[in-house]
Amino acid sequence: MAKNTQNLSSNARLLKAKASKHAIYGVIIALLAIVFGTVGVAFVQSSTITVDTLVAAQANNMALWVLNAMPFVFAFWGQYVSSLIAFEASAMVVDQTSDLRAQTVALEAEMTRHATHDQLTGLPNRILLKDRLGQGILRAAQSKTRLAVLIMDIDRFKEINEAMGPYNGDRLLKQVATRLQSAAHESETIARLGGDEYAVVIPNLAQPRDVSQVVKRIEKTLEVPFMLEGLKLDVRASMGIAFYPEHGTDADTLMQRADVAMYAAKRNRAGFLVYSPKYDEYSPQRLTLMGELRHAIENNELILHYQPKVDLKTGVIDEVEVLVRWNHPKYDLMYPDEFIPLAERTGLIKPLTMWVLNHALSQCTRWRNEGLTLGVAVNLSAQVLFDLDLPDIIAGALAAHDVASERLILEITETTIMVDKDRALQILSRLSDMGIRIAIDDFGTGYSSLSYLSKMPVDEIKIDKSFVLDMHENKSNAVIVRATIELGHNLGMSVIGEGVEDAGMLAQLRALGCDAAQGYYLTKPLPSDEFTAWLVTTQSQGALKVEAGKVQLKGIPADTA
Ligand code: G
Ligand code: G
Ligand code: MN
Repeated sequence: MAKNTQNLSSNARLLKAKASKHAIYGVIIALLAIVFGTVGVAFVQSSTITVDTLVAAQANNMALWVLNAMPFVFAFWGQYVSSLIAFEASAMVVDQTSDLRAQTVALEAEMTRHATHDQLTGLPNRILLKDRLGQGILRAAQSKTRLAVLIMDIDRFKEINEAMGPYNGDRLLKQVATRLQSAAHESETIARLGGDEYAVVIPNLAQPRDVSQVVKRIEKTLEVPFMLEGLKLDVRASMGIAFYPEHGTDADTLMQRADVAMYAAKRNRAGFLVYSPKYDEYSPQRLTLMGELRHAIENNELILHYQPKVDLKTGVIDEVEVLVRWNHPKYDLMYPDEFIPLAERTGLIKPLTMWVLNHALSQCTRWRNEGLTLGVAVNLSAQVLFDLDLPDIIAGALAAHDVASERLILEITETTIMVDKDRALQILSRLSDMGIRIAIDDFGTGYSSLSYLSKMPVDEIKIDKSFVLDMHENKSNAVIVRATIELGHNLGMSVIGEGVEDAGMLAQLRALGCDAAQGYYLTKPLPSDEFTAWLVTTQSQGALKVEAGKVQLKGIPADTA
């Protein structure tokens, strides 16, 4: 800015100097004309050139008088013109400077607009929204009022964008912005957060439920089909809402929770949902984890741990439970409680279970080749159990790995069976007919009626570890364990106690007539190689016997009364 002005004024000075120079030339030419003129006139009048004849020429010739005036004319004119040029130039400088200044101001305004507004729709962007939200929170805190953040995401926008092309996608985003703007009240800030996500900050809500009026307004404005390339497009959106002060007292928390509610609304096709902690599993971080899990299954990031079950009458270990873990590249080893529920909700549980089943069966074959006869118990979720193709898929897997069906046990929780008893019966019967054994997992935690159990082709009941773990202290749990063992036996099933952590628990279960035990007392679940190493060390310590592929825990038969 300052540099430009300087440049322009020095240019004006240059112009002025140029004009002055030409005026000086004029003066010199005029002076020369006087000299030559006077000499000429003197020569013509008296044929000689002396001081007298020159003075006489000057005194008598009127043309020379005019000529004499010329240097003054040139000097004056030169001064005049150069001043004029200088004046014009500085006027130009002033003009251009103010032009430049106006341009700079516009440019700066444009830059702040870029930083605070979305270019496509002209709406405030995430940065400005957060700023306004922060101010809104301060005002709400002062006036002790309620404020809502609403985050809206267009349903199936990706599909629309792919089908109609990004140009039309952009047009739709603009049209949505326009409609939102017209639907909003003056006090509400509308923003585009990026992609197909918009946000509205709604101040001064008397009650949380007043927000539904805003939601209705938005839904109404989207109801009219959008026109794109002559096509009528029905556009729906999912909305998530978080309130100040109920769900957060700072902008980041409120935005994050509104986002979580929005994802939950999308998953549940609920239209809109107000945040609740129970939706946290829908948070984008969790969804990222889902994407990573898909990748993990394909890239063998999952690993299997094996935990033995011991027969309490013979000491024989001929079965291991298969428990999946996720060797996540960023986090520590992840346990199934962290990702199985997610896999169940996204349909990933099926490929995951297939991965587990195939790897467990191939491990089973490997052990057999090493001379160890071990069956594998695989856990099944409801979604997998109720798949009518399951028996065929399992038959295929058994054949592919050349494993006898008696070597496979399927662990299914009580609650899973209760989801659909008839269908469970149908599928479990087919599996059982194939020779596969069925175990009821976590027995006692499902509060289910026992009568249905007798109809199911169940081979084994696994008493939940919560009962076994505090049998010592908790008399009623001891009663439950005893009753379960009796019930199981009456129904012709074998009963296994989980969560056996010490010799005392093992002895107590055996005394109660329990058929088998599983727990840390034997070993924690271990990777296959560590499991084999455990067998070798335990055997070298004299606690195990491995003969003709049969693994036997010593001491158990001897203690049996
Ligand atoms: O050791 P642990 O934290 O692994 O097991 C926790 C729970 O995860 C257990 O109740 C078990 O039933 C479940 N689980 C472990 N592996 C699998 C699996 O491969 N599929 C399913 N559906 N559940 C599993
Ligand atoms: O529900 P299911 O039976 O599939 O779960 C087995 C779970 O129990 C696994 O998470 C396993 O790590 C855990 N587990 C196995 N043995 C013991 C034990 O002795 N004590 C405790 N607390 N947990 C155990
Ligand atoms: Mn289990």
